[in-house]
Amino acid sequence: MDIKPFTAEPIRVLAYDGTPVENVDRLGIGKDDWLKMYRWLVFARAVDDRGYILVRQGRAGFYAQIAGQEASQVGSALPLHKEDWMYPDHRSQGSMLVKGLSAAEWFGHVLGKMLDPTQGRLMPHGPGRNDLHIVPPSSTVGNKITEAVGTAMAQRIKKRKEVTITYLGDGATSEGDFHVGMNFAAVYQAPVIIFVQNNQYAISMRTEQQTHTKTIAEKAKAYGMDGYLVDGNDILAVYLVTKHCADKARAGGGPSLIEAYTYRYGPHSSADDDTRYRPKGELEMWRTQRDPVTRMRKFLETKGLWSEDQEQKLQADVKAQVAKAMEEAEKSPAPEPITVLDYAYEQLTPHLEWERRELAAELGV
Ligand SMILES: Cc1ncc(C[n+]2csc(CCOP(=O)(O)OP(=O)(O)O)c2C)c(N)n1
Repeated sequence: MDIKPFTAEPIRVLAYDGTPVENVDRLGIGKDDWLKMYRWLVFARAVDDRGYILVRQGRAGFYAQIAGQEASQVGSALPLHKEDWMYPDHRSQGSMLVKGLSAAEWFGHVLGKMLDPTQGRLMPHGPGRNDLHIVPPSSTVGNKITEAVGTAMAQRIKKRKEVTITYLGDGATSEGDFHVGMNFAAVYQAPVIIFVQNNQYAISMRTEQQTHTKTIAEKAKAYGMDGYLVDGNDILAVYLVTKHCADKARAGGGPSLIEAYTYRYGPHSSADDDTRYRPKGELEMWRTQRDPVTRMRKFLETKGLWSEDQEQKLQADVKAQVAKAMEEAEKSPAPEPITVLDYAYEQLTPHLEWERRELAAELGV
Protein backbone atom coordinates (compact mmCIF):
# COMPACT_ATOMS: atom_id res chain seq x y z
CA MET A 1 0.00 0.00 0.00
CA ASP A 2 1.38 3.36 -1.00
CA ILE A 3 1.27 5.61 2.06
CA LYS A 4 1.20 9.25 1.01
CA PRO A 5 1.29 12.42 3.10
CA PHE A 6 -1.22 15.25 2.77
CA THR A 7 -4.15 13.27 1.42
CA ALA A 8 -7.49 15.11 1.32
CA GLU A 9 -9.28 12.09 2.80
CA PRO A 10 -8.05 10.03 5.74
CA ILE A 11 -5.91 7.01 4.83
CA ARG A 12 -8.06 3.95 5.36
CA VAL A 13 -7.82 0.18 4.93
CA LEU A 14 -11.29 -0.73 6.17
CA ALA A 15 -14.61 0.90 5.34
CA TYR A 16 -16.81 1.79 8.32
CA ASP A 17 -18.53 -1.59 8.08
CA GLY A 18 -15.22 -3.48 8.23
CA THR A 19 -15.03 -4.29 4.50
CA PRO A 20 -11.47 -3.86 3.20
CA VAL A 21 -10.91 -1.05 0.71
CA GLU A 22 -7.30 -2.18 0.14
CA ASN A 23 -5.88 -5.57 -0.72
CA VAL A 24 -5.28 -6.70 2.88
CA ASP A 25 -3.28 -9.73 1.81
CA ARG A 26 -0.54 -7.48 0.50
CA LEU A 27 0.01 -5.26 3.53
CA GLY A 28 2.78 -7.29 5.15
CA ILE A 29 0.62 -8.11 8.15
CA GLY A 30 -1.42 -11.27 8.39
CA LYS A 31 -3.95 -13.29 10.27
CA ASP A 32 -2.03 -13.54 13.55
CA ASP A 33 -1.40 -9.79 13.61
CA TRP A 34 -5.08 -9.05 12.93
CA LEU A 35 -6.18 -11.31 15.76
CA LYS A 36 -3.61 -9.80 18.10
CA MET A 37 -4.80 -6.30 17.21
CA TYR A 38 -8.41 -7.19 17.92
CA ARG A 39 -7.49 -8.68 21.28
CA TRP A 40 -5.64 -5.50 22.21
CA LEU A 41 -8.65 -3.36 21.25
CA VAL A 42 -10.97 -5.41 23.45
CA PHE A 43 -8.47 -5.44 26.30
CA ALA A 44 -7.79 -1.68 26.16
CA ARG A 45 -11.52 -0.96 26.25
CA ALA A 46 -12.11 -3.32 29.17
CA VAL A 47 -9.24 -1.90 31.23
CA ASP A 48 -10.44 1.62 30.56
CA ASP A 49 -14.07 0.85 31.42
CA ARG A 50 -12.92 -0.66 34.71
CA GLY A 51 -10.70 2.33 35.49
CA TYR A 52 -13.56 4.77 34.98
CA ILE A 53 -15.80 2.77 37.31
CA LEU A 54 -13.32 3.49 40.13
CA VAL A 55 -14.33 7.14 39.97
CA ARG A 56 -18.02 6.28 39.88
CA GLN A 57 -17.45 4.16 43.00
CA GLY A 58 -15.76 7.08 44.74
CA ARG A 59 -12.44 5.22 44.97
CA ALA A 60 -10.50 7.46 42.58
CA GLY A 61 -10.68 11.20 42.04
CA PHE A 62 -10.25 11.61 38.30
CA TYR A 63 -10.38 9.71 35.04
CA ALA A 64 -10.08 10.56 31.32
CA GLN A 65 -11.38 7.73 29.18
CA ILE A 66 -9.97 6.56 25.86
CA ALA A 67 -13.24 4.96 24.70
CA GLY A 68 -13.65 5.50 20.95
CA GLN A 69 -9.93 6.11 20.47
CA GLU A 70 -8.66 2.55 21.00
CA ALA A 71 -7.59 2.01 17.38
CA SER A 72 -5.50 5.21 17.44
CA GLN A 73 -3.86 4.22 20.70
CA VAL A 74 -3.22 0.53 20.06
CA GLY A 75 -2.46 0.88 16.35
CA SER A 76 0.18 3.55 16.93
CA ALA A 77 1.94 1.70 19.76
CA LEU A 78 2.14 -1.75 18.18
CA PRO A 79 4.84 -0.83 15.62
CA LEU A 80 7.15 0.54 18.32
CA HIS A 81 10.19 -1.30 19.63
CA LYS A 82 10.91 -1.74 23.31
CA GLU A 83 13.77 0.79 23.22
CA ASP A 84 11.70 3.48 21.48
CA TRP A 85 10.68 6.39 23.69
CA MET A 86 7.05 7.24 24.36
CA TYR A 87 5.84 10.60 25.64
CA PRO A 88 2.14 10.02 26.35
CA ASP A 89 -0.44 12.67 27.20
CA HIS A 90 -3.34 12.56 29.64
CA ARG A 91 -5.34 10.23 27.36
CA SER A 92 -2.82 7.61 26.30
CA GLN A 93 -3.36 4.64 28.58
CA GLY A 94 -4.16 2.33 25.64
CA SER A 95 -0.76 3.08 24.10
CA MET A 96 1.02 2.65 27.44
CA LEU A 97 -0.54 -0.79 27.92
CA VAL A 98 0.72 -1.88 24.51
CA LYS A 99 4.20 -0.52 25.31
CA GLY A 100 4.27 -2.77 28.37
CA LEU A 101 2.65 -1.04 31.34
CA SER A 102 0.55 -3.72 33.04
CA ALA A 103 -3.15 -3.29 33.70
CA ALA A 104 -2.42 -3.84 37.40
CA GLU A 105 0.08 -0.98 37.34
CA TRP A 106 -2.46 1.22 35.59
CA PHE A 107 -5.12 0.49 38.20
CA GLY A 108 -2.45 0.95 40.89
CA HIS A 109 -1.81 4.37 39.42
CA VAL A 110 -5.47 5.33 39.33
CA LEU A 111 -5.81 4.21 42.97
CA GLY A 112 -2.51 5.85 44.02
CA LYS A 113 -0.92 2.60 45.26
CA MET A 114 2.71 1.51 45.56
CA LEU A 115 2.22 -0.71 42.51
CA ASP A 116 1.98 2.45 40.42
CA PRO A 117 5.49 2.80 38.91
CA THR A 118 5.39 6.42 40.10
CA GLN A 119 4.11 5.28 43.52
CA GLY A 120 1.09 7.58 43.64
CA ARG A 121 3.20 10.70 43.30
CA LEU A 122 1.97 12.05 40.01
CA MET A 123 -1.23 13.55 38.69
CA PRO A 124 -3.89 11.07 37.63
CA HIS A 125 -3.05 9.83 34.13
CA GLY A 126 0.66 10.32 34.64
CA PRO A 127 2.38 6.97 35.14
CA GLY A 128 5.59 6.15 33.35
CA ARG A 129 8.16 3.39 33.41
CA ASN A 130 11.83 3.99 33.03
CA ASP A 131 12.68 0.51 31.75
CA LEU A 132 9.96 0.71 29.09
CA HIS A 133 11.01 4.22 28.06
CA ILE A 134 7.58 5.62 28.90
CA VAL A 135 8.05 9.15 30.20
CA PRO A 136 5.32 10.22 32.64
CA PRO A 137 3.03 12.84 31.11
CA SER A 138 2.42 16.05 32.97
CA SER A 139 -0.92 17.79 33.10
CA THR A 140 0.28 20.82 31.16
CA VAL A 141 -1.17 20.42 27.70
CA GLY A 142 1.49 20.29 24.99
CA ASN A 143 4.65 20.50 27.04
CA LYS A 144 5.87 17.00 26.27
CA ILE A 145 6.11 17.77 22.55
CA THR A 146 9.33 19.75 22.95
CA GLU A 147 10.69 17.19 25.44
CA ALA A 148 10.04 14.39 22.96
CA VAL A 149 11.65 16.32 20.13
CA GLY A 150 14.67 16.98 22.36
CA THR A 151 14.95 13.26 23.07
CA ALA A 152 14.78 12.50 19.36
CA MET A 153 17.40 15.15 18.59
CA ALA A 154 19.70 13.40 21.06
CA GLN A 155 18.95 10.04 19.44
CA ARG A 156 20.04 11.47 16.11
CA ILE A 157 23.22 13.03 17.50
CA LYS A 158 24.11 9.76 19.24
CA LYS A 159 23.29 7.80 16.06
CA ARG A 160 20.81 5.56 17.90
CA LYS A 161 18.29 3.38 16.09
CA GLU A 162 15.47 4.27 18.48
CA VAL A 163 12.61 6.58 17.59
CA THR A 164 10.41 8.72 19.81
CA ILE A 165 6.66 9.11 19.66
CA THR A 166 4.67 11.79 21.41
CA TYR A 167 0.91 11.84 21.83
CA LEU A 168 -1.25 14.92 21.90
CA GLY A 169 -4.79 15.99 21.23
CA ASP A 170 -6.11 18.45 18.66
CA GLY A 171 -6.25 21.08 21.41
CA ALA A 172 -2.51 20.82 22.05
CA THR A 173 -1.78 21.91 18.46
CA SER A 174 -2.84 25.42 19.52
CA GLU A 175 -0.07 25.56 22.12
CA GLY A 176 3.22 27.29 21.36
CA ASP A 177 5.05 24.09 22.29
CA PHE A 178 3.54 22.32 19.29
CA HIS A 179 4.97 24.87 16.85
CA VAL A 180 8.37 25.05 18.56
CA GLY A 181 8.51 21.24 18.62
CA MET A 182 7.53 20.91 14.96
CA ASN A 183 10.16 23.43 13.89
CA PHE A 184 13.02 21.91 15.87
CA ALA A 185 12.02 18.39 14.81
CA ALA A 186 12.19 19.34 11.14
CA VAL A 187 15.33 21.50 11.30
CA TYR A 188 17.22 18.77 13.19
CA GLN A 189 15.57 15.93 11.23
CA ALA A 190 14.83 14.29 14.56
CA PRO A 191 13.50 10.69 14.49
CA VAL A 192 10.18 11.62 16.09
CA ILE A 193 6.52 10.93 15.39
CA ILE A 194 4.20 13.68 16.55
CA PHE A 195 0.94 11.77 16.88
CA VAL A 196 -2.20 13.87 17.17
CA GLN A 197 -5.39 12.15 18.23
CA ASN A 198 -7.95 14.51 16.76
CA ASN A 199 -10.98 13.48 18.79
CA GLN A 200 -12.64 16.70 17.61
CA TYR A 201 -12.86 18.36 21.01
CA ALA A 202 -10.55 20.08 23.48
CA ILE A 203 -12.92 19.78 26.42
CA SER A 204 -15.93 21.64 24.97
CA MET A 205 -14.08 23.41 22.14
CA ARG A 206 -14.45 21.91 18.69
CA THR A 207 -11.37 21.64 16.46
CA GLU A 208 -12.72 24.15 13.93
CA GLN A 209 -13.10 26.75 16.68
CA GLN A 210 -9.36 26.78 17.28
CA THR A 211 -7.70 26.21 13.92
CA HIS A 212 -8.49 27.52 10.46
CA THR A 213 -6.79 24.75 8.49
CA LYS A 214 -9.00 22.00 7.12
CA THR A 215 -6.79 19.32 8.63
CA ILE A 216 -4.11 19.24 11.29
CA ALA A 217 -1.88 17.05 9.12
CA GLU A 218 -1.41 19.85 6.56
CA LYS A 219 0.29 22.05 9.18
CA ALA A 220 3.37 19.85 8.72
CA LYS A 221 3.95 21.35 5.27
CA ALA A 222 4.88 24.72 6.75
CA TYR A 223 7.68 23.12 8.76
CA GLY A 224 9.04 21.00 5.90
CA MET A 225 7.77 17.73 7.32
CA ASP A 226 5.41 15.05 6.05
CA GLY A 227 1.91 15.09 7.57
CA TYR A 228 -0.38 12.07 7.35
CA LEU A 229 -4.14 12.12 7.84
CA VAL A 230 -5.36 8.70 8.89
CA ASP A 231 -8.69 7.26 9.91
CA GLY A 232 -8.06 6.92 13.63
CA ASN A 233 -10.82 4.34 14.03
CA ASP A 234 -9.22 1.95 11.55
CA ILE A 235 -6.52 0.05 13.42
CA LEU A 236 -4.98 -1.40 10.27
CA ALA A 237 -4.53 2.06 8.76
CA VAL A 238 -3.17 3.58 11.98
CA TYR A 239 -0.71 0.69 12.36
CA LEU A 240 0.55 0.95 8.77
CA VAL A 241 0.93 4.72 8.79
CA THR A 242 2.74 4.74 12.15
CA LYS A 243 5.00 1.88 11.07
CA HIS A 244 5.78 3.74 7.85
CA CYS A 245 6.80 6.83 9.87
CA ALA A 246 8.79 4.81 12.41
CA ASP A 247 10.67 2.92 9.68
CA LYS A 248 11.37 6.20 7.90
CA ALA A 249 12.67 7.83 11.11
CA ARG A 250 14.84 4.79 11.90
CA ALA A 251 16.37 4.99 8.42
CA GLY A 252 17.33 8.64 8.93
CA GLY A 253 14.29 10.07 7.14
CA GLY A 254 13.37 12.48 9.94
CA PRO A 255 10.14 13.40 11.68
CA SER A 256 6.48 12.99 10.76
CA LEU A 257 3.21 14.42 11.92
CA ILE A 258 0.25 12.03 12.06
CA GLU A 259 -3.33 13.17 12.54
CA ALA A 260 -5.57 10.30 13.59
CA TYR A 261 -9.14 11.43 13.03
CA THR A 262 -11.26 9.88 15.76
CA TYR A 263 -13.91 10.60 18.36
CA ARG A 264 -14.09 10.37 22.13
CA TYR A 265 -17.18 8.73 23.58
CA GLY A 266 -16.86 9.79 27.18
CA PRO A 267 -16.78 13.25 28.72
CA HIS A 268 -13.43 15.06 28.55
CA SER A 269 -12.81 13.70 32.02
CA SER A 270 -14.84 12.58 34.99
CA ALA A 271 -15.13 16.30 35.88
CA ASP A 272 -16.88 17.26 32.62
CA ASP A 273 -20.48 17.20 31.41
CA ASP A 274 -20.29 16.54 27.67
CA THR A 275 -24.06 16.64 27.18
CA ARG A 276 -23.75 20.43 27.35
CA TYR A 277 -21.81 20.82 24.14
CA ARG A 278 -22.23 17.79 21.86
CA PRO A 279 -24.71 18.21 18.99
CA LYS A 280 -27.60 15.80 19.31
CA GLY A 281 -27.03 12.43 17.65
CA GLU A 282 -23.30 12.90 17.02
CA LEU A 283 -22.09 10.53 19.74
CA GLU A 284 -24.65 7.91 18.78
CA MET A 285 -23.58 8.07 15.13
CA TRP A 286 -19.90 7.45 15.99
CA ARG A 287 -20.71 4.73 18.48
CA THR A 288 -23.04 2.79 16.24
CA GLN A 289 -21.48 3.36 12.81
CA ARG A 290 -17.75 3.96 13.30
CA ASP A 291 -16.73 2.11 16.41
CA PRO A 292 -13.08 0.96 16.10
CA VAL A 293 -13.57 -2.31 17.99
CA THR A 294 -16.70 -3.40 16.11
CA ARG A 295 -15.09 -2.43 12.83
CA MET A 296 -12.12 -4.75 13.38
CA ARG A 297 -14.40 -7.53 14.56
CA LYS A 298 -16.50 -7.20 11.41
CA PHE A 299 -13.34 -7.35 9.33
CA LEU A 300 -12.31 -10.59 11.04
CA GLU A 301 -15.79 -11.97 10.43
CA THR A 302 -15.65 -11.12 6.73
CA LYS A 303 -12.33 -12.99 6.57
CA GLY A 304 -13.97 -16.01 8.25
CA LEU A 305 -11.62 -15.66 11.22
CA TRP A 306 -14.09 -14.85 13.98
CA SER A 307 -17.18 -16.49 15.43
CA GLU A 308 -19.63 -15.77 18.23
CA ASP A 309 -17.97 -18.53 20.29
CA GLN A 310 -14.55 -16.96 19.90
CA GLU A 311 -16.01 -13.58 20.85
CA GLN A 312 -17.56 -14.93 24.03
CA LYS A 313 -14.36 -16.72 24.98
CA LEU A 314 -12.28 -13.59 24.40
CA GLN A 315 -14.67 -11.43 26.42
CA ALA A 316 -14.55 -13.92 29.30
CA ASP A 317 -10.72 -14.14 29.18
CA VAL A 318 -10.34 -10.39 29.16
CA LYS A 319 -12.84 -9.97 31.98
CA ALA A 320 -10.88 -12.44 34.12
CA GLN A 321 -7.57 -10.74 33.25
CA VAL A 322 -8.95 -7.33 34.22
CA ALA A 323 -10.39 -8.67 37.48
CA LYS A 324 -7.03 -10.24 38.37
CA ALA A 325 -5.19 -7.00 37.62
CA MET A 326 -7.63 -5.04 39.79
CA GLU A 327 -7.18 -7.49 42.63
CA GLU A 328 -3.42 -7.07 42.44
CA ALA A 329 -3.74 -3.28 42.49
CA GLU A 330 -6.12 -3.35 45.44
CA LYS A 331 -3.71 -5.53 47.44
CA SER A 332 -0.87 -3.08 46.91
CA PRO A 333 -0.31 -0.78 49.90
CA ALA A 334 -0.73 2.98 49.77
CA PRO A 335 2.54 4.92 49.88
CA GLU A 336 3.66 6.18 53.30
CA PRO A 337 2.76 9.90 53.56
CA ILE A 338 6.29 10.76 54.74
CA THR A 339 7.67 9.64 51.35
CA VAL A 340 5.68 12.27 49.45
CA LEU A 341 8.73 14.46 48.80
CA ASP A 342 11.01 11.61 47.74
CA TYR A 343 12.21 11.39 44.12
CA ALA A 344 11.24 14.97 43.18
CA TYR A 345 15.03 15.23 42.79
CA GLU A 346 17.68 12.57 43.15
CA GLN A 347 18.45 14.06 46.58
CA LEU A 348 16.27 16.32 48.69
CA THR A 349 17.21 19.99 48.31
CA PRO A 350 17.78 21.96 51.55
CA HIS A 351 14.31 23.45 51.21
CA LEU A 352 12.69 20.02 50.78
CA GLU A 353 14.69 18.68 53.73
CA TRP A 354 13.17 21.42 55.82
CA GLU A 355 9.68 20.54 54.52
CA ARG A 356 10.29 16.87 55.26
CA ARG A 357 11.22 17.68 58.89
CA GLU A 358 8.03 19.73 59.23
CA LEU A 359 5.98 16.87 57.76
CA ALA A 360 7.63 14.28 60.03
CA ALA A 361 6.74 16.42 63.07
CA GLU A 362 3.17 16.77 61.83
CA LEU A 363 2.83 13.03 61.19
CA GLY A 364 4.68 12.10 64.40
CA VAL A 365 7.12 9.78 62.57
C1 LIG B 1 -1.43 24.63 29.27
C2 LIG B 1 -2.75 24.06 29.68
N1 LIG B 1 -3.88 24.70 29.35
C3 LIG B 1 -5.10 24.21 29.72
C4 LIG B 1 -5.17 23.06 30.44
C5 LIG B 1 -6.52 22.47 30.83
N2 LIG B 1 -6.81 21.35 29.92
C6 LIG B 1 -6.56 20.09 30.28
S1 LIG B 1 -6.90 19.00 29.04
C7 LIG B 1 -7.43 20.25 28.03
C8 LIG B 1 -7.94 19.96 26.65
C9 LIG B 1 -6.98 19.18 25.83
O1 LIG B 1 -7.57 18.88 24.62
P1 LIG B 1 -6.82 18.02 23.55
O2 LIG B 1 -5.41 18.45 23.45
O3 LIG B 1 -7.62 18.06 22.30
O4 LIG B 1 -6.81 16.56 24.17
P2 LIG B 1 -8.03 15.64 24.60
O5 LIG B 1 -8.28 15.94 26.06
O6 LIG B 1 -9.18 15.95 23.73
O7 LIG B 1 -7.54 14.25 24.43
C10 LIG B 1 -7.32 21.49 28.65
C11 LIG B 1 -7.69 22.77 28.03
C12 LIG B 1 -3.96 22.41 30.79
N3 LIG B 1 -3.95 21.26 31.46
N4 LIG B 1 -2.77 22.91 30.38
